[in-house]
Amino acid sequence: MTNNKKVLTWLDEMVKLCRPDEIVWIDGSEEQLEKLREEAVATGEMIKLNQEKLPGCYYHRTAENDVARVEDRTFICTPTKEEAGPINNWMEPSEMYAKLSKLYDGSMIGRTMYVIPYSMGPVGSPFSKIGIELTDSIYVVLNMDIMTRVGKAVVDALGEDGDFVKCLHAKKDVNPEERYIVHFPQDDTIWSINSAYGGNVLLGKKCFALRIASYLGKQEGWMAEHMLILGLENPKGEVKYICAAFPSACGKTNLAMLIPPEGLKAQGYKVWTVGDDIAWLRVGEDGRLYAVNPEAGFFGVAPGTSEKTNFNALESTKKGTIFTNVAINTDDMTVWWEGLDKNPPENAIDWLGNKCNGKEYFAEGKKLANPNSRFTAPAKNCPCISSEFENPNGVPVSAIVFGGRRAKTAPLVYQARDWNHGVFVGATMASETTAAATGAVGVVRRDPMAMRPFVGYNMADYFQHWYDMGKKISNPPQIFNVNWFRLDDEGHFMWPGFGDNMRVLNWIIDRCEGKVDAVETPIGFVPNKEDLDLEGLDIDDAALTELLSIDKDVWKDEVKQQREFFAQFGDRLPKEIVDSMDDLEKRLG
Ligand code: OXD
Ligand code: MN
Repeated sequence: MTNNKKVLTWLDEMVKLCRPDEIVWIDGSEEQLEKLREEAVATGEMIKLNQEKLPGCYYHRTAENDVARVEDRTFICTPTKEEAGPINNWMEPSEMYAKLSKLYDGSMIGRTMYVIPYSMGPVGSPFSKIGIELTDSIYVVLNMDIMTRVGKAVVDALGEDGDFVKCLHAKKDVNPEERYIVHFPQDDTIWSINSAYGGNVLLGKKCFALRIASYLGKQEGWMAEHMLILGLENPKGEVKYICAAFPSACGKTNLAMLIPPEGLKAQGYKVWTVGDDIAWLRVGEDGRLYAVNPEAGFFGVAPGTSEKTNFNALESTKKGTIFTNVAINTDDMTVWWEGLDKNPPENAIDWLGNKCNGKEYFAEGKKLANPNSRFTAPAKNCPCISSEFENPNGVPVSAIVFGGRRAKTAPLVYQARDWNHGVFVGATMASETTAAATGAVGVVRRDPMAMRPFVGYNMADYFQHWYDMGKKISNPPQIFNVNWFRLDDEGHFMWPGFGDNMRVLNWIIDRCEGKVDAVETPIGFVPNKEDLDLEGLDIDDAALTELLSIDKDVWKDEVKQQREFFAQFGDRLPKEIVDSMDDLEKRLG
């Protein structure tokens, strides 16, 4: 399919290492994909769902030990440990290549190697980058086809001499003891072995579009961020774009596809989705920041997704979607997960493959779907997909929003004083952990810019890159922090979230346009209560006051925790961070 010598030489080397029986280039044609779907169904790798109710939809179950990203087995292999920094696992590249080569050796004997040429970003856009993933999994091929732009057009765009990110995935025997997700940023290389779970094996996503891309962005003067991109349309038909970073499973997909509450909807407010997980950001000629979503699909968390919580995401999953680790309703071969509705199927197969009675499970509090079960849905299915989704030049960003799950500390929303203060706000993000990665759930962990698991180099240098970018953006976005997850003393959520978050987004855009004042606090600007449109919302004044309040003692403790976290970066930590911390402490009194 190509004369590109760099591709052919690398492919030859990988084939000698993995020794597949057969090599198949993925050309992106529907005929070829359909043949692969049939083959996967024949071998049991995938299950065909009800084609009348869910046309083009399939089901896949991963191994029980292979249901989430494995951060403890994810490595950044730079020549020196300092380049990878204290947050990343590190091994010297030649040592890691030697170690993994033993695992890959002959790993595809008796199997087929699929060669997937793919583009992150619209093919041919100045934002876009090309990768080639070699894999022995049809599931990976079919998911990559949804999540990225795959096939012949990409090979043509690569040309005879183009560069690409070299991605190798072997499922091997999904042994968790020998599972590795490894990045060699200096070599544009990703090696993944012994997993078949999306985040570990769809190498265009976290591995390339965040870890490798963040490294490339640092070299080339742009940014790869764990951010959704949405367009907020006002009643005059003007659309303003917001990028927002939240840790995994904190509702990025929900916010990206939000439906405004009735009152605002009636006035003509709308949200358009550009992306739900990753943004590539570049400075435009007009000095503004522009964002492109490098992906072509949504790899969303299924549990909790319902007609009520995210109608648009649910609609997106109704055709051409792959479901992973949810439950099957065997009466009509459709899917079910916790939170879809209150009506679990009586005749079901749970995510582990056990026949069961869903109603009994529900009553016993047993899970039918894995908490990190997923849908892989084409973005073009989404009823609110933005007309700018394919725009090769991206959309201009008015606001950047950071957020996380904080029971007590952060108010509903506050605005940073300027870009540099905003970088500090992002760098001090923290959140209570979720099921998207293995490990304990519900523990507060510091997660700067929601990028803790995804920065492909030293995080201190990543902070510096944000400050450096600020100097290049003459007309920068305003930066905000939100917290939809504040709890009252009884442990109840104080803010309804979901569609009502639109009320906060409107305030954010009003601030960007200088339309409303705000109250200055030690941590930044919070809204005057009367500037939040709360029409039709049942929230009492005391609760709102509490939601917008800042407890100085809690924040003094917060600064202590920040200092502890930042200490690990030593002298490499930008001075601006220390200055902002000192300043915050002073403001707190
Ligand atoms: C994801 C994640 O899958 O952040 O998007 O884990
Ligand atoms: Mn994510």
